[in-house]
Amino acid sequence: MPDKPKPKSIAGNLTATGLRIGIVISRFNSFITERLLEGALDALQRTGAKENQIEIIRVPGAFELPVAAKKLAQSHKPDAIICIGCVIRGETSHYEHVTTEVARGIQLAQIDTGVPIAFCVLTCDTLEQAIDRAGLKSGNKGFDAGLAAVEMGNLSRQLRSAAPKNSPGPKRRK
Ligand code: INI
Repeated sequence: MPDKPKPKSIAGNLTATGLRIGIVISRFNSFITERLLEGALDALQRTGAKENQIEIIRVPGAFELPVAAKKLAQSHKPDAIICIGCVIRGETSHYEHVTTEVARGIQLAQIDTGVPIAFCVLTCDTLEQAIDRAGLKSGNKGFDAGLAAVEMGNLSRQLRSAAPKNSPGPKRRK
């Protein structure tokens, strides 16, 4: 039997040393978003980030996250961004509009700029669900987003600097 091929594998590591991370956080539902921020900062500090590597930008609500994240990505060129928000379902369809546009806007911002953006926007039916995800029963989604930002920031750096010269790249079907 011939040896199985071992394709080269690339992944970002979980070391924040030298990375610059931007955090965009919404003030709406700040009772929740400030706890998510604590989780994100905890992840960044545990992976080695110092205060001067982190920049925090505050916006009124989740709806404003995408434009602020995009401007931050374009102007400051951080290695990664974390967007923090919390949308809780109300009695009208406002929730649907905000959640759809925020998710779409953040995805567009990261694709347009090439700066990875960790999506830490809770979209919950109840306040209790949000509390559970901001440090109670279901952990702290801010912490998870912090780790994702570090991994993706490192991956981006690697992909930028390690593009092999004269590499044939993966084989494509004709
Ligand atoms: N913004 C939130 O971040 N969470 C919400 O739950 C929310 N609700 O339910 O209305 C919310 N609305 C404000 C919105 O994000 C904008 O700030 C506002 O519409 C001004 O553009």
